[in-house]
Amino acid sequence: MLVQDMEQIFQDKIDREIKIEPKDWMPEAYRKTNLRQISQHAHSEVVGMLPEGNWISRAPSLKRKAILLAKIQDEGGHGLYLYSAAETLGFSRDEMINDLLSGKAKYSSIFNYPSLSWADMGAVGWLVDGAAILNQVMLCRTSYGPYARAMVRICKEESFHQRQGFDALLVLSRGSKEQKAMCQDAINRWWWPSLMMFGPKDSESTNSDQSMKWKIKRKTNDELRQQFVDMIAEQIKTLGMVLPDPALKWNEARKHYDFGAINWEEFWNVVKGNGPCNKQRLAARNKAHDEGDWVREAAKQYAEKKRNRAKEQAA
Ligand code: FAQ
Repeated sequence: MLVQDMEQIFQDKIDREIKIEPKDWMPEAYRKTNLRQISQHAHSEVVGMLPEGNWISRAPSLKRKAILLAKIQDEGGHGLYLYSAAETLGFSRDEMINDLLSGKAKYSSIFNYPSLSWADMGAVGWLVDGAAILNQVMLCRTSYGPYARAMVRICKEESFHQRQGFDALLVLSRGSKEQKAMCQDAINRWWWPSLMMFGPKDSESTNSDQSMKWKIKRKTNDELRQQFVDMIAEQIKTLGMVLPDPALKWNEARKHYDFGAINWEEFWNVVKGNGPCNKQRLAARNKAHDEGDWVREAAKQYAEKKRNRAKEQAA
């Protein structure tokens, strides 16, 4: 069969909402873009554990510590499902992790910002997980089967994450003058980087057009960003705080909030590795990987021992 015919059959399947599975024929570019996006997503979950891990030992109560620990463990789990989904596209987890550790692979810009106070744990849960959910709800319907199925479970856990973040901020917003100030400061610092999580504006997004045609993405970066602004602009009223954007205003004609200009120079600077914590994050991941070497070695030896024993028994 001609490649054009195969491509036509493939696109028909996508148009009829039939999921693409690992053993199905797919264009090489479809495989590559899924591998790129899913592995970046996995790396984001794993690096995303670091800003919060910083606060486990300093959480203000046993209850908050237990919640934060559970959330961070969930993120590690999300990374693992996503690496498994990406592996179905013919690239091993070891290779993906090497690309992360060497600095070759991208991960979300947001995790290159520091978490300076306890209120940051609330802001990360509310804003960062909030942005992640909007994007990931769309991905539950993505065209690649293993990715879509991984996202269903991830989304359930992410909604708990967002609720816990909002709850932590709500307590601070009703607390002392200092707690209120800490809450506002965290919102001020995390707001703009959260908007950047959705990626460059549509006119600058190199992958969006093709990813929309292949239904890998179902909404564009700007559509999701607007949805996020509309959601947060309402939720913040409950906190009695403000978003750090004087241009934020309800637009009756558009039925959306207008918002100010994003600093794209800052975004690209972070993506290129020059954000406030890029070097620190990669150093922490590399250190953890090196320190885990003995575990990988022990697992390998154990597997070999089991294989040899099975061979002996079969003989
Ligand atoms: N950071 O053409 P587009 C989470 C890159 S998970 C860094 O628009 P695309 C959970 C992009 O890769 C958060 N790089 O790209 C959690 C591309 O470069 P490339 C992660 C970015 O793929 C919460 C170039 O710019 N979520 O938070 C970013 O169509 C709390 C051009 O961009 C996902 O990964 C960025 N923000 O759309 C964990 C969701 N944005 O690869 C712990 C899945 C863009 O061609 C604590 N991913 N770039 O060299 C996606 O939906 C998409 O990949 C987008 C970007 C929307 C992120």
